[in-house]
Amino acid sequence: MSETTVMLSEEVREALAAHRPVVALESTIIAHGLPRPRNLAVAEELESLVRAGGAVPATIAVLDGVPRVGLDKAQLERVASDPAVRKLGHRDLAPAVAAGASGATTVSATAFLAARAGIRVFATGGLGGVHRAWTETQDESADLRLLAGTRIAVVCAGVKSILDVPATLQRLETLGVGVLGYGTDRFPGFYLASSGEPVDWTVWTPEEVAAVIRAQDALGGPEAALIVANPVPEDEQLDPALHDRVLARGLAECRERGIGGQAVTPFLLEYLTRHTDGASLEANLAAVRGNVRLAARIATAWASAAR
Ligand code: PSU
Ligand code: MN
Repeated sequence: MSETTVMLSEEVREALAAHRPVVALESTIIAHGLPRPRNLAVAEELESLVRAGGAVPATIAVLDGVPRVGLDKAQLERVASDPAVRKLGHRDLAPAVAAGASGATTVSATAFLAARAGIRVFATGGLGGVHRAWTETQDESADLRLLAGTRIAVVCAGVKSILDVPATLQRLETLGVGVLGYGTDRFPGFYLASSGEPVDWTVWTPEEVAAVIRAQDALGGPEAALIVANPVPEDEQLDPALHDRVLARGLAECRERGIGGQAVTPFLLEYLTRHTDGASLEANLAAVRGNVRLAARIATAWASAAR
C-alpha cells in the first residue's frame, strides 16, 4: 500500500520517523460502541491519556475514502457524531476506499492500518471473538484471523464477555496469537476482572511486554499479534451476577429479533448499558482507560529499548 493510500497525520509521521512512542486507537468503539454524545468526550480523553503517558495517539478511521492514521479534532468529531460513519472491518476497507465512504475501524481494520503505518502498539476495550451461538451462526469476529497475520501488540481487557470466551481462547491458540496476562494468571472478562479462564504467561511490567515484542521480532517467522490482556480493576468491574443476568436476556432478545452480522456486538453492548443503568458502560470505560494508559507505557518501553 502506498503512502498516499493511507494518510498519516503529520504528528504521527514525525513521531514514527523519530522512533518516538505511538499508540494506535480504534474508532468503532467511539462510533458504534459508546452512547452519544459522551463518545466524543471519551475519544478525546483517550487521546489525552496517551499523551499523558508520553506517547502520541493515532486514532484510526476512514474518511471520504481515505484511511487516516491520526485524526485532528474535527475528524474525531465527525467519527463520533456523523450517522453516515459505517462500521468497517478489514474486509470493508477496499470497498470503502473505492466508494469514497467513511467509517470507523474495528480491531481488524485498525490493526491492519496501524501495522502498515509502522505502529507496534494498539489499545482497545475488548477484542471480538467467537460468538456464543457460533455453532449455528458461524459468527467469529474477523478480529481473530487478522490478528493471526499481523505483528502488533494489542492491549485489551480480554475479549468481550458477550462472547464464548473458552472457544475464543482456543481459536487464538490455533491461530498462533500469543496471550499475556498483565498482572494476572486469569484471562480478563472485559466488564469483569476475570473470565475464570487461565492464561499461560503472566507479565508484570511494561518492560517485560516490550521484551516479548523484541523477542517476537528477533525470532521472526509468521507474523502474529501479541495480546496483552489487562483486567479492569476489580473495584471498577460490573457486578458479576448483574452481568450474567442481563447478558442472558440480551442474548435471548438478540436471537428473537434476528439481529446478526456486524449489528450483534453494538446491540449487545447497548443492551447491557441500558439494562444495567449505565453500570456496564462505566466498567467498559474503566477497562479502556486502563488499557490506553498501559499501552502508552508499553510503547514508551519499546521505543526506548529500540533506540
Ligand atoms: N471494545 C469495546 N467496544 C467496542 C469494540 C471493542 O470496548 O465496540 C469493537 C471493536 O472495534 C471490535 C468490534 O473489533 O467491537 C468487534 O465487532 P464484531 O464482533 O462485529 O467483529
Ligand atoms: Mn461478527
